[in-house]
Amino acid sequence: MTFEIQPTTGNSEWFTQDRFGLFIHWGLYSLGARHEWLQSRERLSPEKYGKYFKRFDPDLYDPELWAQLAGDAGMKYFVVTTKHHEGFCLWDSKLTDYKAPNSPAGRDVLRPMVDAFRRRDMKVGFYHSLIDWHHPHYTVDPKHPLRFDPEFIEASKQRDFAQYRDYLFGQTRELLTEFGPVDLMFYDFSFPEENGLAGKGKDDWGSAELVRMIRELQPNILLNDRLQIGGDITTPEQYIPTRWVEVNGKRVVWETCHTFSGSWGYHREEETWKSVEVLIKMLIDVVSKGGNLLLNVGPTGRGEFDERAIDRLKGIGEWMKRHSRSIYGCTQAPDSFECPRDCRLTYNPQTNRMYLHVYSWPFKNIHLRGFAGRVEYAQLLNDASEIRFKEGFVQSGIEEGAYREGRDESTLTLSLPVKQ
Ligand code: FUL
Repeated sequence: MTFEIQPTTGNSEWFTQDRFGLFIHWGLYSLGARHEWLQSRERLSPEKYGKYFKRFDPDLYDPELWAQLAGDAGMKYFVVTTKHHEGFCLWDSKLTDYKAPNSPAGRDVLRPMVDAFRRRDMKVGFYHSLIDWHHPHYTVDPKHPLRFDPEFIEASKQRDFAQYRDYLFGQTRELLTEFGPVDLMFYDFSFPEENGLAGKGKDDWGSAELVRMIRELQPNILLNDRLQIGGDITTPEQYIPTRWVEVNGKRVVWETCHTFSGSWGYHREEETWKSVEVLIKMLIDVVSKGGNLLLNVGPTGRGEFDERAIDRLKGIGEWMKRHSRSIYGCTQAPDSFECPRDCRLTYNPQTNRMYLHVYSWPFKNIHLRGFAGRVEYAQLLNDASEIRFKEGFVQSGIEEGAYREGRDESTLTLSLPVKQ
């Protein structure tokens, strides 16, 4: 049996235009507040883990505010964990009792989120875990480094994986028929055959069949690559590739997903928060390589964004207010333009405009190889002020104070209309 995915829908135009999205990891683990893998890491049986189900009561949940925070940060789409590995469902699935409406939340918490983001014209993406530590027929392979107590692993041998697969198909069908046109489906994650989480190899997921069903239900949807049979979007995780991404020698549409700190789910004690400046540079870096950035927030069990995340989102939003045109619709520069040291180039092919992001400043002159004879004018993006330009060089005009001290800019961005 071969596992060829159907050709991509070719509908990735909005995706490569938008470039920047919000990932949301929200579930019962938000109450544990110490990483979304805690059920596995701490070997908690579904029964023990049930303590969180009994207490999922997001009284401060305000999806309008979530959408506003994302929109103000310049994000154009969002991807939310409809169900993470723990198995808890945010929507009112008819196929399980393990869902938000049956918890103290007492309601479907996914629908109002989808509505709120759509109202702001943001595209809707669903993360859906292939793994399920709660479903009675999800099979755990003892060879895989998932940590569970021996009893659980033993019991899992009696399970009928086919029943879990039906559940997976059924839930996918629900998500794709009950929430209007879903723009993106982010499955997570399947294993290469040798790991065989289900014990029998990757065909157990029925991935090819699943993809066929999805394309039938929603022909325009974008699918990620974590069913292990290709996909419309390649998804590096927690790293930025050194250049564009290739699969089988061809450049592909890609999106890197990243956390603000070290955890996807809300983590109270996590201290490794990236600064606004680092995050902005990550976004620029990703776009300069032709990719998208999906930045993750882990809301609390009461339904609020972590205040550290809000701080970052606001900071990015400030920058995006003046610089988003160097992000939206942009991609890597044509190879003939050489990127100067410690800079990034983003390029908008529709407007033929090159953006030079200077990471180290102030500077006096920058030598632009490959730009000679191709630049008509140079200006700073933040205030449209002219930058002096000599053939092959741009001059910051530091003496004229083009960069004003105290102005909170993480990078200096030059806007250069260029000739191809
Ligand atoms: C991984 C998951 O195991 C993490 O918990 C997270 O959801 C990340 C985006 O994908 O594979």
